Amino acid sequence: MAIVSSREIFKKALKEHYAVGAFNVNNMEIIQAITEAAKEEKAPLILQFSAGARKYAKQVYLMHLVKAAVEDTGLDIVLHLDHGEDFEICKSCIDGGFTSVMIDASKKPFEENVRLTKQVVDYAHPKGVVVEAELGRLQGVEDNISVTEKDAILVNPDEVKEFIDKTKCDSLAIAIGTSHGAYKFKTEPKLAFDRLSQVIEKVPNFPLVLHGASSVMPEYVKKCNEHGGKLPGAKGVPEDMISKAAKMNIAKVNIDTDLRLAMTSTIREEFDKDPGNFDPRKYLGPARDAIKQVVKHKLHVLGCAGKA
Ligand code: TD4
Ligand code: CA
Ligand code: ZN
Repeated sequence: MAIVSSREIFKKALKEHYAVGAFNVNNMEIIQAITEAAKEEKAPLILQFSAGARKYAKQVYLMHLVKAAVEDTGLDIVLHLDHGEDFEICKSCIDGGFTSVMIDASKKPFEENVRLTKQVVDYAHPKGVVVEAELGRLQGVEDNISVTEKDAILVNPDEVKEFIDKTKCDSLAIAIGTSHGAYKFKTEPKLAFDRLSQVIEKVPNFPLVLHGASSVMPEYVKKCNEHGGKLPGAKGVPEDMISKAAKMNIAKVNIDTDLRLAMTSTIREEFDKDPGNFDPRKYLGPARDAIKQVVKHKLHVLGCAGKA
């Protein structure tokens, strides 16, 4: 049991055609739910923190939560920075004991993305830390946009090999039509599986990462809306598409929104059931149980249950 690197975990995931779940942590209930689910399902696990999570909970609390989770569950856990936007935040996480960081410079021009990613890799690798980078923009791709517009958003397969060769990054997030949050598609959900296949042809043994992979589970959207929430038209990536991607060299799948929805809908339901409930344990407890059920389910969708 320890905080570990993702290197071997990704190798096994590629070889055996499944993906590892990377779940975002913001507080104690969330980390307990995720780690208990992974333990019960015997799944490899990546816990990730956004800049927003570090700001909300403070890095020192998050680090101790992770250490407590490792001690409590006996799991090996990868500790990852999600969407690091500059060298400084990556350095601070590497120095603070993270085993993996993402440098997200995909909005910048290609050469600048290469330069910044390489700078982070050069700092991370001697310390045994791995680096995720990104190509393309996380944005839904609607049917009515032009080929040129599509090319500007989705990963360009011709850039992938050069990018990896130049930066020596360890994994790569690729834009194939997903986006963050609860509103991913205005019309029918669609992923650019053709792009994914083209990327795999260029780099056949390289771990790829799928962001924005929540399915925005209809049962939790419904539960939210039934108890005073307002999430009209919320829509995510159907789980069969996630399973398909997981079998195709997507070695890491990021899920946050589905946990937020499970938590919030359950708290709403508890308040609705008993307006006299003012004991945080009596609504955060059920919320934690709901997150745990969602994570257990996702580990099966990804195919990583039983793979730890
Ligand atoms: O990278 N992520 C998680 C994004 C978390 C954002 O956190 P802040 O609000 O603190 O910025 C994902 O790719 C998750 O995708 P999802 O489909 O779950 O939204
Ligand atoms: Ca980005
Ligand atoms: Zn993301």
